[in-house]
Amino acid sequence: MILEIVKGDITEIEADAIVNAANTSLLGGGGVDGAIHRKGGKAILDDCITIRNRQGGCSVGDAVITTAGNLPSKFVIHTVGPVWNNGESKEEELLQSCYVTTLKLAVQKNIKTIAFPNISTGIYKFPKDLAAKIAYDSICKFEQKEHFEKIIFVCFDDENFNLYRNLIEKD
Ligand code: AR6
Repeated sequence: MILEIVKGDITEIEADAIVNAANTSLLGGGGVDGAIHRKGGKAILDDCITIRNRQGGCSVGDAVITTAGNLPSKFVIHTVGPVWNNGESKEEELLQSCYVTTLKLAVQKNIKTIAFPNISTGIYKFPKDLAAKIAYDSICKFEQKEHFEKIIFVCFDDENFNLYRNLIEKD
């Protein structure tokens, strides 16, 4: 399994799946969620609405899968990160669950290449260094990681890019 870090926009990544940092409504929002819905088009929202009608959205730490519409990837896996609350609301556990649940869903769907954004580190204000460590550890410890050909961390800002680079170089 190749673990890669890329600096840039996840909507431009060609992979079997890209991951969205969504909210529990699944109806879109700002940040990476806004970018994915804008570029992916209505087909993504239509799938999200179908899921909402079936199960009433998506819980924090959970994940659901939709088409990627007009994006170059095949699927979008929407996961809902925790809002940072001074570490007092099981945020670390919930963020880990986002990565693990997403990876399990990807294995089920036979997704071989997958790109993650830095979940919760924007509007949800999770500390970037702690989030990077959780993301990296979750993937390294994932039992079926050899199922994947490539896992990409897509970092939008320099701070995140440098944090991930340091983590990968240390190992
Ligand atoms: N490609 C890759 N990463 C991006 C992009 C992009 N196009 N745009 C932003 N990022 P955020 P959250 C980075 O705020 O903190 C939405 O309104 C960004 O720099 O997108 O999980 C949802 O609907 C940051 O490092 O997600 C929720 O309500 C990371 O993606 C809420 O925001 C995550 O930032 C979720 O907040």
